[in-house]
Amino acid sequence: MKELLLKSGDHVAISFWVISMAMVAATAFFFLERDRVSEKWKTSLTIAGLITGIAAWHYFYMREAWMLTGGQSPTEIRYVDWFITVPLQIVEFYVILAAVTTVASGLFWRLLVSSTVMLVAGYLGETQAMNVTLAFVIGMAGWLYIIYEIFAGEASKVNAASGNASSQKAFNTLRLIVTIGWAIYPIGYAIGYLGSGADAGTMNLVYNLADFVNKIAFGMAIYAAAVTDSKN
Ligand SMILES: *C/C=C(C)/C=C/C=C(C)/C=C/C1=C(C)CCCC1(C)C
Repeated sequence: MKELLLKSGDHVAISFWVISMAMVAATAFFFLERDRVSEKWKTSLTIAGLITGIAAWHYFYMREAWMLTGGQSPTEIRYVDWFITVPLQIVEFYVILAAVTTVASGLFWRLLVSSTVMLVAGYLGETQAMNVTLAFVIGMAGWLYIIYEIFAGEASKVNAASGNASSQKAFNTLRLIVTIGWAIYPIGYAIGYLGSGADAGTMNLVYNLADFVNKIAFGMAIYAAAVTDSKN
């Protein structure tokens, strides 16, 4: 029977622990700081707090699963988390734009569908239900479509036309997160499954780092924009 005591050499388990605590702290922060921002930003902070709160719960579970199985990837629970938190991030994009301007709902659905395609492909690849390389290619296509949509598509035009500096700043930061922050995930996948030296430990470290950047930094970007805008 494997045990649940953290050992100094188990970097992956320790990283699950550290991220768990960071998610808890971020959740408390976003909910408490809600009082400091003006009405139209409150929903954004609520969503940011829900994302980190849901992730915290999954991280407790992932650490246990990793330790009790002696170092197997908690793939199912990781994807359950992503299937809940990624759509919430898409909602967040939409809410930020909708706070300052009118946005067609078609944009929301396009982002939702492409991110779902990306995640379904990743899940099928990681559980060997689909060829890992093919799944990677389909996942990349879904992600690249999102990048196209927020740099050249309607979301970008709506943002440029909105004329609200804080919202534009938030949108630009979110763009960077989806481009650079989200890029950490396919790197993790490649380390875990592509090439010769498949490495579940490093993959989980990379995924954990990615979640830290994309859930906590993501929320902080919104928070910073919200506080600046609320002062005006
Ligand atoms: C909070 C969780 C987030 C923001 C998760 C994001 C996940 C991704 C951007 C995953 C992307 C993938 C690819 C682009 C291709 C390979 C398969 C994935 C699912 C790892």
